[in-house]
Amino acid sequence: MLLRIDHVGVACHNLEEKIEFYESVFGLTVVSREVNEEQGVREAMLHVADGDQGASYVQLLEPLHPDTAVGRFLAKRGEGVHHIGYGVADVTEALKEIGAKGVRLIDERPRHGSMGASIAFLHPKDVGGVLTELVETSRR
Ligand code: V0V
Ligand code: CO
Repeated sequence: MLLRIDHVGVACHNLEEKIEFYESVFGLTVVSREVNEEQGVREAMLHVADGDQGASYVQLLEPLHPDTAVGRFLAKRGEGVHHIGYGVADVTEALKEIGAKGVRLIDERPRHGSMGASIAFLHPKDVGGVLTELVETSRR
């Protein structure tokens, strides 16, 4: 069901500073920047590698307000890995299968994600403490 790791989401206080860090230390390149009001984030995708099933990225996330998913995470835990996004062929189908196994779905239906992807989150409490995102990419 999981085709690959699409991205690792990293929560940070200052997006521009973190972009500069990833560019200068690792030589990564920003391929997309978006504000996603629904998710409460300003985010950037930095390309890491290409694979048979698609590319992989680091997603840097800055909260738009303290009262957002990433804002609360930063207040509680500080900067660090926030979620893992796995590539799936069909996010609606994957949600159906995973939900049937008793895993709590944060999103019953796909949402708009970075670079035109359809995304949905699974609850970290049902995935061993890992906030897990399913990504049906439009960017093969
Ligand atoms: C919270 N918890 C986490 C967590 N965030 N555990 C692991 N990883 C995380 N990132 C734990 C937290 O420590 C609490 O456990 C418990 O879950 C409830 O958290 P809370 O403080 O009440 O926080 P809430 O109200 O923010 O709820 C947490 C959830 C929320 C996960 C339900 O953050 C959510 O809906 N996230 C999905 C949307 C999202 O994250 N969007 C931003 C990325 P204890 O302390 O009680 O044990 S947007 C994105 O990735 C895009 C656009 C994209 O890829 O394209
Ligand atoms: Co993400």
